[in-house]
Amino acid sequence: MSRVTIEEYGKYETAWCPGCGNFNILSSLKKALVMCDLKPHEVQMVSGIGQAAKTPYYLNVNHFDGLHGRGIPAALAMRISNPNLKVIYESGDGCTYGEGGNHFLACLRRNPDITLFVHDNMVYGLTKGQSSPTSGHGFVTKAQPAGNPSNPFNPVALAVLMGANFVARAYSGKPDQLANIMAEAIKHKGLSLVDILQPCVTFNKINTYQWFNERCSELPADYDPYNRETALKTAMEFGDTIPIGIIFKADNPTFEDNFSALEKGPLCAQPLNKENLGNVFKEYIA
Ligand SMILES: Cc1ncc(C[n+]2csc(CCOP(=O)(O)OP(=O)(O)O)c2C)c(N)n1
Repeated sequence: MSRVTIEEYGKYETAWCPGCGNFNILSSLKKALVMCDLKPHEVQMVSGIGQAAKTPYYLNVNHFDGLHGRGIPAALAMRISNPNLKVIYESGDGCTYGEGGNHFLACLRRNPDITLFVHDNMVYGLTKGQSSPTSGHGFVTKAQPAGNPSNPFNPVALAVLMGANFVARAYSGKPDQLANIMAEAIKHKGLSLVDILQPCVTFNKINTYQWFNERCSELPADYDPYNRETALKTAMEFGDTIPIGIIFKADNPTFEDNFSALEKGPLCAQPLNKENLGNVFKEYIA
């Protein structure tokens, strides 16, 4: 019997457009948190700026809203400060792979035990429709009337290559599968990335529900996520068919396992040396 009910995560009015993929992502997240038997006070969410980044506003959880693209370092700091909290970062493709691209890369290299849920609508929604790092080549926007000249970034392939411990691609149009993947991602030790494909009904008229429905196809039942070579090939498939599911899993050591400052326990439980702290501040006061 679960210690928690979905009602404990609350119900709020949102600022999203009717039909937005964010609604299913929010309800799947609530289901996943219940599946993981997590109480709201045990969850620490971190986001950035954007429509996707508003998701934690609509949940009863601890929440820190970082600057645009700057949520991941805050999530890592929270994780190493207090391992009793389940740290979940949630934001958009622009925030995570564009403005936050460098932090995303550093996080992949470190493999900390945090979960990244990225709403990938292949466009900048909040700022009204500029191309994002995952927008297709040639994607026409008001800012790029001749079409996006850049090639799309593939976060899933990169995460497999860099050795995140859990990598998945999901689709907001399949909410039950999404909830299961989110729960698995939260439970898996090490860095988990779930890139969640999501239509933006207002600013992306190319990658629509129909477009995704025609392409998204579930991985076969006998798919082995522990095979990195197959995982990389699967992650690179993004065309007429887009494989959906848990693409890669590993059980490699995490950042926390190798971070010497944690040898004496979590930072929040270590005594504060006021003299050392005073000396640090003195350097800035002069
Ligand atoms: C450093 C910085 N650059 C740009 C902006 C403007 N800005 C705010 S949200 C946003 C785009 C958000 O897109 P995405 O992260 O994909 O989320 P969505 O709104 O599509 O869910 C931009 C460019 C900002 N606030 N800060």
